[in-house]
Amino acid sequence: MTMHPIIKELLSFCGDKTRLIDSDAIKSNRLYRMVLSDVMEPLFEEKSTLGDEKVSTNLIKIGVLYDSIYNRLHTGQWNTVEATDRECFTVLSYARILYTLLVSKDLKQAIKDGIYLADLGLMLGSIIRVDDKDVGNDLLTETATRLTAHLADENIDAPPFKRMKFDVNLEDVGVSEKIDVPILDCPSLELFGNQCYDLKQPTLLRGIIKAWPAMERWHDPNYLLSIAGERTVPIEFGSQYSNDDWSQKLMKFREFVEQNICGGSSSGVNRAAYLAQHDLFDQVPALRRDITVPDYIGRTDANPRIKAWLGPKGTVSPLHTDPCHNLLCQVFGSKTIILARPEDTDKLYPHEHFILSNTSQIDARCPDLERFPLVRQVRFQRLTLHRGEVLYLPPQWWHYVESLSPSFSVSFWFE
Ligand SMILES: O=C(O)CCC(=O)C(=O)O
Repeated sequence: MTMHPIIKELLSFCGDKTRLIDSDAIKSNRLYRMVLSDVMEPLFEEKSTLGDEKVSTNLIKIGVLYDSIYNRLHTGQWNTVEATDRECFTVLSYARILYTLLVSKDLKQAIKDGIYLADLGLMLGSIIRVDDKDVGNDLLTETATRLTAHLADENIDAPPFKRMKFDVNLEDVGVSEKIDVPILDCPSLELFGNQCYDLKQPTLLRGIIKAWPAMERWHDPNYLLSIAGERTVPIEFGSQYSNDDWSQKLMKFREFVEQNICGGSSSGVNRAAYLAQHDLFDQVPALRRDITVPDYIGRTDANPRIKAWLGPKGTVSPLHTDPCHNLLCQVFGSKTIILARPEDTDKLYPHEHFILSNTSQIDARCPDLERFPLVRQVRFQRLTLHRGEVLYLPPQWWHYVESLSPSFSVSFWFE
């Protein structure tokens, strides 16, 4: 069987095969070690010995082990999942991508299937670094990035996708309204340290993300789709994550944007779809290059967790707390935010179940004062976060966030 140049390219950056099949985790499980060496070793041979029959047998071996680990990864609680299962799932995803390309009669479809398998592997598997020093990404991120570039080549002659627009006001920075937190214009590192971080004082920061390329690029859906349209992402559906109507679904980024943001189908209704708290920038490094970590973070933390929040008008994150500092950066659209102090926690009726113990039972917009009478004693603080503005949120502060238009925010959680 002849190897398509894309397969050779994907094999070229993964490094020595022994890293994939001889890691401590894989060696600790005889079945995993046996299957992975059976399917991976022939791909690395100078003159491939892979005949049609061997390819079919190997595809079956990959499929059976892949399905059985996939089922185990979906059983029980995530923190009890074995690291060995996750690592094997990553290598199997990679193997499955290579074999899918090997047997494909339709290259474009095989590339799309490969991108999907890489995304699933990134969500469920573990990070495997590659040997090549020029490749900054891990194995599956690099695989998905290369396949996305090949898909663009395959699409070059296809009719263009319909052009789309987000319905957002790009001129609404700094409109006059009551803001209950201090405002600082591009403070120095020292001022931020003294007035915000050390005092744990929520503060609206202006002027600090204006040079991000994202500010010019992301309000154009066609730009986002050209980079991430084919990628699979987790989307939340429902009025808010603490309600019974809430669920999560994997979707292509393109479908999510077309059906839920540009199509406007969920604007203002209680089934808003939300790409919430997702590690989009690890998954799609090309988008990561459009933002920079604000300098304030580097004073205390070299590795902030960066999350994407993209959705239509009407997404709601119910009143909740997080354990770390946060810079919530508004790239486009606006959000209404209601804050309450950590000291008011026992007046905000956190859910009793441990999974939701950081989330209040009250609806911060219009609390039911008969059911939750202590809420009367809470002095809420309100603000609207506009395009280009950043909210500094100290740890354990309660925050409720609702989008007033299609909106894209980036949060940096840091120590
Ligand atoms: O923007 C949102 O919907 C919520 C943001 C948030 O809760 C956070 O950044 O911690």
